[in-house]
Amino acid sequence: MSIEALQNQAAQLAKEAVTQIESADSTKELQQIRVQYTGKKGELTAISKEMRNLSNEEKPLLGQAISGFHETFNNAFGEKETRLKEAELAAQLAAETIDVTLPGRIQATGTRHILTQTREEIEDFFLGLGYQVVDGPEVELDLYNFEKMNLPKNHPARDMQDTFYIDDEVMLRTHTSPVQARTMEQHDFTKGPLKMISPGKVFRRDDDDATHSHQFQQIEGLVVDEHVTLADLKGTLLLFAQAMFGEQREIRLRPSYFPFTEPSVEADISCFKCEGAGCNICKQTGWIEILGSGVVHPDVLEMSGIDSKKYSGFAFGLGIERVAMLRHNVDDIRHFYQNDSRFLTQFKGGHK
Ligand code: 2U9
Repeated sequence: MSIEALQNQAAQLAKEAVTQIESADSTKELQQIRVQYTGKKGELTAISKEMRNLSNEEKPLLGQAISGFHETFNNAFGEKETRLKEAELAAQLAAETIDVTLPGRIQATGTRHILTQTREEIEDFFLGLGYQVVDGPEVELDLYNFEKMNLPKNHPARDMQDTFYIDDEVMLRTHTSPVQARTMEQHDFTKGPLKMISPGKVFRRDDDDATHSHQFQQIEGLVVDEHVTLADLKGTLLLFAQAMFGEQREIRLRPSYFPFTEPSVEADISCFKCEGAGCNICKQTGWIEILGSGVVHPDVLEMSGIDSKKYSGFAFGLGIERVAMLRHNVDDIRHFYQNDSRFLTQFKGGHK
């Protein structure tokens, strides 16, 4: 091919390239155009390959034509590339715009179960009086659940606490008293009195109804020291009643019977709804039964290795469900166990 023809071709190619560059819609398309003209198999590259067929005089002429192409191409390319990059960035920013005026998505958060909230509130009260909170096994030995609580085999009071047996000697605990027995055995009285509560699940053979469940939660308390009396128990229960049911509460003790305490008393609180006038909560009596308690039976102390001539104690037991039902006006114990969020979410944001 003649040098003139090659020069014309290069000029013609430059024109075509500029037209193509100007009509490109994206930087990607621009890159393809660059390959189309100057890539290994590009149209300009084909012209450059003619160099070897030219005379020494003609070679620089073709060199100039090729440089002219590059100059025209690069100018058009650079300008277009700048404009396309700006447009693409603007489009990307527009697509990713966050509308800060839209309402946020509300993250559903859970809440601790009302029985957990109630238990922790009771724990906090007794921690404040210097008690320790002690945990223990739910699967217990007959020895700790009954024998050491003054309920030997064939004692009639065992009937009221029939339970789920693993075998003759192993069962689901019917109260948290065995935790107290285990703690008494370990306690070193030279280091100070024993003051503890034991919260946890307990199990009984029971016919479930609005106020009974075969599994429920208890908190028992125990204080053992020299010279502990029923008066200490009464003072403690009064403070507890006022902390949980209001400063105005009074308490009333009625004689009762438990195998592990002597004397035994049931504690009532003055009704927090009617202040004694009589209402449906206190069944028109002005008083609400809240827990059982008493002075620890000397035999119970002795069976856990404590000298009952030197030491005495008081103990009490209460159902966490009962406290929560009274405080929140819950009419059926089974609501606590059914995991219905309409029930559970009513107790959001309670005791921390
Ligand atoms: C030791 C000695 C004595 C714990 C006590 C009660 C009375 C009591 C019931 C209340 C409602 C169980 O949850 S409930 O059904 N408990 O009436 N509990 S005295 O007496 C003890 C505990 C441990 C070593």
